[in-house]
Amino acid sequence: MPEYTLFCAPDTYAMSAHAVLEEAGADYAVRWIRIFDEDPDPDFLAASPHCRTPALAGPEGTVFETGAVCLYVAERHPEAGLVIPPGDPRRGTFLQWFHYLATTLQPDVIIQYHPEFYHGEADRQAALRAASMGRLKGVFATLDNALAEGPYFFGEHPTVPDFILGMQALWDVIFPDGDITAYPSIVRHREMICQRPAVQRMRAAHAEEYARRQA
Ligand SMILES: N[C@@H](CCC(=O)N[C@@H](CS)C(=O)NCC(=O)O)C(=O)O
Repeated sequence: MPEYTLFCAPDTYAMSAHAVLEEAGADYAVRWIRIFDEDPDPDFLAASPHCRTPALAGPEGTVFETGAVCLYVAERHPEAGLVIPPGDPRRGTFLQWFHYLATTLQPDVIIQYHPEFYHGEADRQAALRAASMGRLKGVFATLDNALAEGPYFFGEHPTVPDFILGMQALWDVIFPDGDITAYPSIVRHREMICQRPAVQRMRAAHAEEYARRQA
């Protein structure tokens, strides 16, 4: 039996966790689930109380939240070098970007997809999306600046925040006018991370599952 089971839906935040599992060389299986399902997979519900992907079942129990799953796996596989560890002078910066992606970037990304979570009326939803996009512009400018030296947050080798940002950057709709090119360092970052064999394997699996659902 594999060491981990990843509860996963195609083209979601689960891509980051999936990429980290691949990059770490972990022994895992994917359990494909459907989000917004009125009758959720009971194992998924047990692992993820809001039925959001990703969630992980591992040898020590379950973990949900993208950042937590990614960091948990990365710390259990230190040989992959996906974490800036305590004691390293770059640790504070690592924690900064890790939490920035979860608490500053992600809420506005979710608003771009699901303003209806926050307002029932269409005109209010449009206003919310527009205001949120204004905030995203500042966030992307900050990230673009952080990646100027790059290509990754910490130079030539990607760490957990790179997988969390890189997989969200695949969603053009989160950029102003759907155009990532205003942020050249994020463009380069996305290109670099998408060239990694681990990310290519993950994306192929998601594309296959996506196609299966369309058939
Ligand atoms: N904060 C959560 C958000 C995850 C999330 O919103 N996942 C989406 C897919 S991208 C989902 O499962 N949505 C279903 C729902 O909100 O019910 C995390 O980072 O894991």
